[in-house]
Amino acid sequence: NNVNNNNNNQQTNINNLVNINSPLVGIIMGSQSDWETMKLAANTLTTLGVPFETKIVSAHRTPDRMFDYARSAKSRGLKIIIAGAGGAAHLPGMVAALTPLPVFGVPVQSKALSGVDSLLSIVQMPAGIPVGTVAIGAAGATNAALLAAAALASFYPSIELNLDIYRKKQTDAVADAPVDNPP
Ligand code: RP5
Repeated sequence: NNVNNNNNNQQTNINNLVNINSPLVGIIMGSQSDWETMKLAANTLTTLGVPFETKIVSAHRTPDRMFDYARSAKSRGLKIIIAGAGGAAHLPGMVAALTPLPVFGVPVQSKALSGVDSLLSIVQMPAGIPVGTVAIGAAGATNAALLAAAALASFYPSIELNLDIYRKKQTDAVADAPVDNPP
């Protein structure tokens, strides 16, 4: 508990240290149905004190919105885009083609093929336009946020410290030995 309290206090202090107001990360997704997965990226960025914005941008249902979003992302101050999509998941690759910003792709778990379709659609970009692809589903959404924070950490000391705290909490939560009925 003391460790947690100290960490919480430290986190609050760190967040006050540097005032980052405008979004650094854009979290976009192809559908409302992706939000259950993508909110894990949002929650992780909140924990790390990384300002972000969220938007539904569909490559095939709202192509003009996708074009406008990707084209304006850099000039609006975003540094990284996290794009989640499922099925024939072309959103991350299309957005990567339209912006110089780094794009991390989250393959959302699809009903028909459990997200293998999403994974292959996102990860198999031909050479020239990269999409940093993470794991299918919840783990991928969380890790995309951690990757984004790590990429920003060298430039924002508050994010670097928050990442250290995140890892320390994670380490402290691992018991020494297994028990039959864990709490
Ligand atoms: C993709 O199609 C979305 O990213 C979503 O994962 C999938 C299904 O979309 P909905 O039919 O649920 O809107 O565009």
